[in-house]
Amino acid sequence: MSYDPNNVFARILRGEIPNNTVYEDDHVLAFHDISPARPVHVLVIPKGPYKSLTEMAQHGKDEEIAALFRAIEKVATLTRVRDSGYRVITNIGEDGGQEVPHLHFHVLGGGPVGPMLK
Ligand code: DGP
Repeated sequence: MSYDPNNVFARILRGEIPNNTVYEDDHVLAFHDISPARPVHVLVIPKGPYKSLTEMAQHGKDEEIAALFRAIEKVATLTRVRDSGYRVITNIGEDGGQEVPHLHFHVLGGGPVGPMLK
């Protein structure tokens, strides 16, 4: 498992870069994307050092994985998109178009997201 501790989300978790927090608990931080693709565009990340879904699935504790899954639904509720619908995406690796090497789920909504992928 190779994790770059200087990636931008690791720096956000350490408080070195500010963020606009939507939700936080012991295992998860959720904050607004810096360049939103939709009216609601929140990133939900684990606090643990996992590069992608692959690495968290292999090395994460069940408690951390459950917290992340539940946090996505909490973010949908807090941003008021839960009932109208929303999209959740995680990009993995080079072919997946992942830019930041710390696992993150995009929560997109606030209007029809259409055929876009991200
Ligand atoms: P991805 O391509 O899936 O790795 O998406 C990375 C997302 O991270 C992209 O939508 C922009 C967002 N992002 C990058 N840097 C920052 C930052 O410093 N703050 C915030 N809030 N979002 C960032």
